[in-house]
Amino acid sequence: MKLSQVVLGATLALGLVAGAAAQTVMKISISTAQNSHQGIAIDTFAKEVEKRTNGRYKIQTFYNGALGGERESIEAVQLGTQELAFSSTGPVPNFVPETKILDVPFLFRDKAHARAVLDGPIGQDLLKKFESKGFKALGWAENGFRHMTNSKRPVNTPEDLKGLKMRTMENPVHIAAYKGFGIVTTPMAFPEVFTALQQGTVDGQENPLSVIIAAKFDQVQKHLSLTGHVYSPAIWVMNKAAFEKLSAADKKAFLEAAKEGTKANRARVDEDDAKGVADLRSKGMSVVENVDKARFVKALAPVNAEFEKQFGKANIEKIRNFK
Ligand code: EAX
Repeated sequence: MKLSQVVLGATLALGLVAGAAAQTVMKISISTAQNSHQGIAIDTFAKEVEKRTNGRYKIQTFYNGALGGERESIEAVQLGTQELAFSSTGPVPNFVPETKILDVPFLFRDKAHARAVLDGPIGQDLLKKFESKGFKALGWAENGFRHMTNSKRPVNTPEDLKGLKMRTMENPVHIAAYKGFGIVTTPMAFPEVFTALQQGTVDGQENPLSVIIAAKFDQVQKHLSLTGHVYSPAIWVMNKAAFEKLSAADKKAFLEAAKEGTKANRARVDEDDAKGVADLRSKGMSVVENVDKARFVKALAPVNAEFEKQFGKANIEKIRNFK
């Protein structure tokens, strides 16, 4: 081999190595459609990461549970087979039990209250709890206030929920609360829900308007009631080791990209909440807009007493009274 060939070969090899280092590809997934409050979150995140790292990091986006349901994707992030996930907090207590408190029914007055708590000291403290479990939590985002849908009857009062067979998230707080309403609970991963509703395996489910619209549940559910019984946060989780490998500047880039993603996500939830009812009515759903919230709260009094024992009344009050 001539010297020039050796030099050329070495240059090519170096070029390849440099090329590989120039772009690291990472995966992020959601369980909802791309055209949704979660889709806009991860699309924005991907764009911002690429921009802020000058293309050294590329984020591959997966929608509709293509890499598995939310529990599976969080598991994959913990194991490191997938670097990132954007998920509702549904399955999160199975990994970080301290987050359970956020799923207590009727905890937040409105979205502004929830966002302030999550972005404030209480939420930021909770993010730190992820670190000992193999995650870096990049920040909170939003899934939205959850409402009930079913195929059997309009739900005006808590009594109307008795005996309805409903899909719930794989979340112990939700399951306990919905049992308190007399609901027959069936925990199930989100990617299975549409078919379960279609085939009548369950009568109903509960989710924010953003999810109901994106998943086209109007095609398989007749009745919607704006119960707003639980606020459903979302979270950005990253594999801890993958995050630790980033330079200080890149860590900042990822954290800021998540912030931008959250902004876009929350703005889309506001949009969906503003026009969701009209949209779902136009698609044939019958909607009960004004339920007597006080009656729903009262129906859960025994379960709430349990939650106060479990999470500490003072901790719950601290969130309720946060200004
Ligand atoms: O994150 O499982 C659920 O009902 C979630 O709200 C949905 O996957 C969106």
